Amino acid sequence: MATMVKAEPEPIELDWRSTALIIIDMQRDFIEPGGFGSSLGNDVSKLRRAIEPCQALLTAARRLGMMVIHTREGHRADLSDAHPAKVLRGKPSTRIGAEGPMGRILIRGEPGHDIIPELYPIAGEMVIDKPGKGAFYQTDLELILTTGGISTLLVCGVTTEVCVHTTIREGNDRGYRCVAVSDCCASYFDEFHETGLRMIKAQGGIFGWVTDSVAIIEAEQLEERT
Ligand code: TIU
Repeated sequence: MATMVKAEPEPIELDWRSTALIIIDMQRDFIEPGGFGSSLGNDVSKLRRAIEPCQALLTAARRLGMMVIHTREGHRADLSDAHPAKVLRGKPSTRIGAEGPMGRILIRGEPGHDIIPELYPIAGEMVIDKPGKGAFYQTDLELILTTGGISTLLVCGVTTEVCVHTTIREGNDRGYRCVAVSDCCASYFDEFHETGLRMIKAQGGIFGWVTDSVAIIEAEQLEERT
């Protein structure tokens, strides 16, 4: 059940039974116009490039029976779990909790907070609601991974240098082998995407590994044939 996958700075051996696919914050609030991403002044269309590769990898993970975890960044309606330091940034009309075209920005239960239809979770897949950028901060993710016998994380989603990076840093410090899936991640800034990935694999893989969906799916199909 273990197979080698092409990656940088070096190939990585993956056992699907101890590997989880984590899809970070593929929410309407970041990817569709009128949400948090656009309220920050970003061109949200840049994130769409990660959707198709994520769909392909998600299909492969479901076929393998890999643990799949989706995360959503967002807060309670009364903002009791949102630090003022996070909320009080920018114009009041575009802040977390403000009314927008997809409901209140980054608030749980609002249309904008939901995962995009293209990557919607199916029964049995976990959804982690997180108040921070990292998926480990103030969530039960670590407990779920420990209970599930997971040691390796394939990390996808948005944005590369913000929530994906923070999660990989948190996971790396907790002893997980973190693999960023380059084409399944995206940023509003091309240079941050590229540099963010370089930072992970530099210095012998200081935060982890970088691969792409094609390499993972190829490895999975090779394994099926053997
Ligand atoms: N703004 C930005 O690039 N990202 C976030 O605020 N959250 C996530 O990355 N999910």
